[in-house]
Amino acid sequence: MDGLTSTVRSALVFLLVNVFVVRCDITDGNAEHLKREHSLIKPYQGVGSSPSSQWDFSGSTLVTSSYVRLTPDERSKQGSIWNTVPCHLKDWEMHVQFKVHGSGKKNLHGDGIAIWYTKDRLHPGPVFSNNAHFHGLAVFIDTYSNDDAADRSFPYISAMVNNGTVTYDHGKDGRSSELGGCSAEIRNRDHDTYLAIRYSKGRLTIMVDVDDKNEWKECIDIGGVRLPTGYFFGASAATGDLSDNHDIISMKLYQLMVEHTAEEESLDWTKIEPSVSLLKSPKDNIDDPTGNFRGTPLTGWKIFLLLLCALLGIVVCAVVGAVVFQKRQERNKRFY
Ligand SMILES: *[C@@H]1O[C@H](CO)[C@@H](O)[C@H](O)[C@H]1NC(C)=O
Ligand SMILES: [Ca+2]
Repeated sequence: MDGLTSTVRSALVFLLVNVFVVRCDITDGNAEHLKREHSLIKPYQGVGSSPSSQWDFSGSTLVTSSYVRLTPDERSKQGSIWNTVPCHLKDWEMHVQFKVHGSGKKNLHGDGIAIWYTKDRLHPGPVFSNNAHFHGLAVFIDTYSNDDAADRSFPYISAMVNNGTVTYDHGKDGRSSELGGCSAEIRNRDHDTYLAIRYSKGRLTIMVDVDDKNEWKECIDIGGVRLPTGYFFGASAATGDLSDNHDIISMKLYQLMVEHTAEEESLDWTKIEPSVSLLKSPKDNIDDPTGNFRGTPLTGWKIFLLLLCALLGIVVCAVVGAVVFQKRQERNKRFY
């Protein structure tokens, strides 16, 4: 029995590893599908100064030829940079190269950077210098733990989807509204640090590459996320009593080549309300026009794993049953 159990276990581990590997194949920069109008690339020609520029900036933001500094390492600064062109891609992946650095010692620096895909742009407020009642997606690279009771290590990366009704709780580092997150050592690194945000078929995946290994590590991966088209990409940062230089080196948007049904194509994607249905089961989503959950790899794999477990269970029962039956027959023979 023990041997069989461990065989089953290694089979499951093997399958799970495969699931993970499959989930990790994020675009590694296919230039063909790079969308220049939504990308911010060195040396940032015309950003801010030329009327034809596709990026606006505000607050403390400083554009040089090698980085866009959202805030300097000084107290109470707020800066942002926003794409002026609304994004009408249904499936996309944003790669952000960033650098957070400063003279503050451990835990004496803040507050971090936020990457946005929102309805409104250049709308200042208290959430990493942006509006608290935003519509859309926010990804926070939070370097300072405001919540003394926090049992997680900072910097902490998290994501939030809002329809304008939820307020990001800065004092709790947004814990009550986060969809998921991970810790990542991103500050004062000598090498380049990257974040990737993928949105495709109702699935939001966030990956980080911060250890100079040139590989993406999964941070967040959830289904049931609904985001419209026609929103704007942006980045913002803020400092408070504590500070850091918050630099964006590049933001590169890639179009993902994904097939949609004619029915999906005929919908007005700009009308979608941002939302997340974390607890919905796949069958509740059969009529979901954006294809959320349907055909997502994890759901398929889960069903496969369940079937496999059921099959293995039946085999184990059959073998045990046969052995018991044979033993009993032998014992019965001895009685006669
Ligand atoms: C906005 O989100 C809240 C909380 O998730 C929800 O209760 C509300 O119905 C949503 N409103 C709209 C207009 O979708
Ligand atoms: Ca914080």
